Amino acid sequence: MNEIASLLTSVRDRQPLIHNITNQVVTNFTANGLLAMGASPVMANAEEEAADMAAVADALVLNIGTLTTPQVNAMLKAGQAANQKGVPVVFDPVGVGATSFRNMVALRILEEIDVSLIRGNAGEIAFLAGADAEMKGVDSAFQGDGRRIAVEAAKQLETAVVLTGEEDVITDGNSLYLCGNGHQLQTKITGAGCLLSSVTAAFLAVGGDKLSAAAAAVSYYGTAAEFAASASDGPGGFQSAFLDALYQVEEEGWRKKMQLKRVDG
Ligand code: ATP
Ligand code: TZP
Ligand code: MG
Ligand code: MG
Repeated sequence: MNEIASLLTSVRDRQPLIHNITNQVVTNFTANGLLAMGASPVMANAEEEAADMAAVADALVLNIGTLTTPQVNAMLKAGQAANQKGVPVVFDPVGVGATSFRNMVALRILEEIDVSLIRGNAGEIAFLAGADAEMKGVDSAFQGDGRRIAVEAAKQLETAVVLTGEEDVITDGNSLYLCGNGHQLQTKITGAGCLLSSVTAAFLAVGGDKLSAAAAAVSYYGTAAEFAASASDGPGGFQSAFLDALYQVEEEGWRKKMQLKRVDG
């Protein structure tokens, strides 16, 4: 697990440029979180410039949290430009399963763009795997077997999948990592999932093996949440302590807290 921890130093050394086309709820938090961890955020939503920005980025994040039709057009153009340049694309299917517009856009993105990794909660991943998805707006109400659903989705969609919750599952449909890091307070602030998708993009931008890079992102992020929770009394303090922890967590402290297990298929 030492190589995994060293990816954090690579992110901080290289400060990858992460182009986010994301929702209006989490835009500011996402930019601050990426800066705190040592990456470089940019938000560019306009159809007229999305492709140009994606082409020079080190990774692209497509997040469908507050979709509009012009934003969908921008996402498709950015995704195509990223694919042409070999820039990794992370897809966060926020709230898929909740409305037919979201469902249609998510399926279109997956059809037209070569997505490197999908990061979602259990309900979102269940929907994409064709299972009974239970969503309460953008939050998961899914109660089934997350490990099975994540593997199923990765196999069907032929991409890496990160399914988050109390236990996080990181899989390419064959091998999987299970991660126990994290804290319940993450479910009490908005954008904890969205920011993780962007943090994962930063690790993919510098990492060789996609699955290890994604596992590193999830464990680093959960460890930061654990440090932050121990320094705060509720969601307000936690949100700012979390940004501080993303900044402060170092390889050595993280290694001691890492709860990551690899299971080979
Ligand atoms: P939702 O909208 O259902 O809250 P989300 O997209 O915000 O989903 P989560 O599944 O909440 O994403 O995951 C975001 C982060 O919160 C991940 O790092 C995950 O490990 C952590 N997390 C979520 N639930 C818990 C929990 N019960 N205990 C510990 N960590 C959790
Ligand atoms: N509504 C549309 S997008 C969004 C809300 C509340 C943010 C969701 O963030 P996350 O990371 O999935 O909790
Ligand atoms: Mg959440
Ligand atoms: Mg989410």
